[in-house]
Amino acid sequence: MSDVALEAAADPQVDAASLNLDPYWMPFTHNRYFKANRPADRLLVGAEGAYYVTSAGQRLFDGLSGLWCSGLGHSESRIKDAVKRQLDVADYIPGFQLASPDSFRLAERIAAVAPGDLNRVFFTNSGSEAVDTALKIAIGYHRLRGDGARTRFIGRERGYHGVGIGGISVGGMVANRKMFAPMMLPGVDHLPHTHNLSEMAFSRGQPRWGAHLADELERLVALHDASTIAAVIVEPMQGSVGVIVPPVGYLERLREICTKHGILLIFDEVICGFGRMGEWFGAQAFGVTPDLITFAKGVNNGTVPMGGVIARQDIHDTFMQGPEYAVELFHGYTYSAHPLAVAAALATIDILHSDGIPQRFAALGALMEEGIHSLRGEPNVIDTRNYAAAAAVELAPIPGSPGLRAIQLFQQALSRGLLVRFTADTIALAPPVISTESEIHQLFEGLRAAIRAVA
Ligand code: PXG
Ligand code: PLP
Repeated sequence: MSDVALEAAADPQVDAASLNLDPYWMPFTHNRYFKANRPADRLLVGAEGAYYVTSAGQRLFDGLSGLWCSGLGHSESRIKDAVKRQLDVADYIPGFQLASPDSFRLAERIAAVAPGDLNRVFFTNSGSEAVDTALKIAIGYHRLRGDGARTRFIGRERGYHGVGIGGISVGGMVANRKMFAPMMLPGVDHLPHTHNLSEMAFSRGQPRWGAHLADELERLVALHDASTIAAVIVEPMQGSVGVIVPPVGYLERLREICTKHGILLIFDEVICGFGRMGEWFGAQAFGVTPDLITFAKGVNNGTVPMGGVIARQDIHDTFMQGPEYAVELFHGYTYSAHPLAVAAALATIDILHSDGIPQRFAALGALMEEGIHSLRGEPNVIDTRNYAAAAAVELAPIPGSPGLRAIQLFQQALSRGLLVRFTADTIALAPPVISTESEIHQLFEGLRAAIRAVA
């Protein structure tokens, strides 16, 4: 970041010490710890390229592209300009019975890069809303075809599908579910997760072991009967739980079983979509085409909230019945296809094409693969894993205090100018595609030093 930008970012008005921290209930945060410690290195005031600037004026390398969403780096001038231009033209345009031309253009451009005959796009404002939307589309589709008994969903242990009621029901992260059990959708079952260190520790790319775990879907079909199951939802690569890569043959097998039993397969590509997997979508990277895709985050580089669902054309067409003047899907958000989000997405997709971003993520992935596996043998490292531009290192927990080692490591990394993400005792990495070779080298060397420091 230039000195001028740094100065502007280190706004003297941000007096971190006197800021009232109490009213803001922070999401997915240890609020009491944060507010008691007032960590100056965790108040961010600027973002440019691959770096954040803290309220103390420190530069932090952005090891997770924000929260997986800003893969092109921050303040990308072409995206910024597109949003500014849009703001001068129209701030808000309703999406119910009205639309901006750009909403149609964006849907067309997303359809053009989506796999198979997934070519109808519904817009939401987040991944959570995208998931709940996809689940509703699945239920509606079966019902309209006279298959109204198909009401069950199958998710997966350790899956993350956001925080909506549908998403936590099909999700498999226990902490996100247990307080809300009374609100959960009925009839949901879960596949086993595929993470097994005794079989796949230190895998490079897709583990060879584990395809047979997809056969558990046959067991669930036998248990519940196929005629009661609407859809299976999985993340092609599980990002949030710490980069769990699908075993070779696993997604293919899920696809076969779903097709055989008339069950819709939903890929939740909120993290995988728009380049991170070295292709436009995880579907293409892993060579398996689902029936519905959910996306968010990377669609507009995290600039303005946006998510959505891409549906197979015939799923969409199933809804197109009854009188033409009638609404076909009673669903939508005030901010579906918000003009600022659409403008940012059109600019982002231009850049993904013009700059060959999916291929560049694949090239970044090759550097990351070397870096992450070089941590094997460091103290307490029990696994290193990667796929394309996502990687994780898992540490043995401090006995009796699961999660504490990763928090310590996070702090150690911060003190070395590195922002990384922890979940349980796993550190996840997904830096921006613009990261240089030397920045990636420094990321892994900094992490190595931090791992040694918490041993
Ligand atoms: N599905 C998947 C697969 C996700 O990864 C969501 C849905 C929900 O999206 P929204 O936009 O509602 O947050 C996600 C989000 C992390 C991290 O640290 C991951 C997510 C969000 C925040 C942090 O890995 N994934
Ligand atoms: N609650 C109330 C009272 C509303 O009027 C609306 C939308 O009009 C909503 C919730 C839903 O908000 P959104 O469309 O932003 O999801």
